[in-house]
Amino acid sequence: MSERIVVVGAALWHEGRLLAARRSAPAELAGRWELPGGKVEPGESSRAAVVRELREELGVSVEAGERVPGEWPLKPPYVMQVWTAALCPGSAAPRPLQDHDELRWLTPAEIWHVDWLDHDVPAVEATLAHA
Ligand code: 9L3
Ligand code: MG
Repeated sequence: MSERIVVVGAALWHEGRLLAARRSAPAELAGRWELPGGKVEPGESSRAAVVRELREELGVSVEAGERVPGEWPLKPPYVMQVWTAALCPGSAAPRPLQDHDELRWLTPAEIWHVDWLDHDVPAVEATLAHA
């Protein structure tokens, strides 16, 4: 059996800034920053998962754009893929509803000022290269 579960992360850009979210759970990840997102459900497309996860976690309405080339291993059986995303017109502003306790919109100069999860560092680098 080669079970492989995709976790999608969103590169949500708005007015030239990238959204970073600080995890509050689980304990071993708390305090570290990530591209928000989560596990793709069985039968769900990655793009649909991006839209669902950001609605659930941040209360926003987003449109998923392009996939950032690459795939990054997480704790097996998870692998992470990143999709660009944009707020839909009329979306609420993001707010931490679950799993996060702080959000920041980072300018390109500020991107490395937060303590990203180890696993997110190469994904954020690829996101910047793709932007
Ligand atoms: N994960 C790592 N970086 C990310 C995301 C969205 C998720 N940018 C890891 C944390 C968990 C697993 O993937 O171990 C599942 O994520 P979630 O469903 O707890 O958000
Ligand atoms: Mg999540």
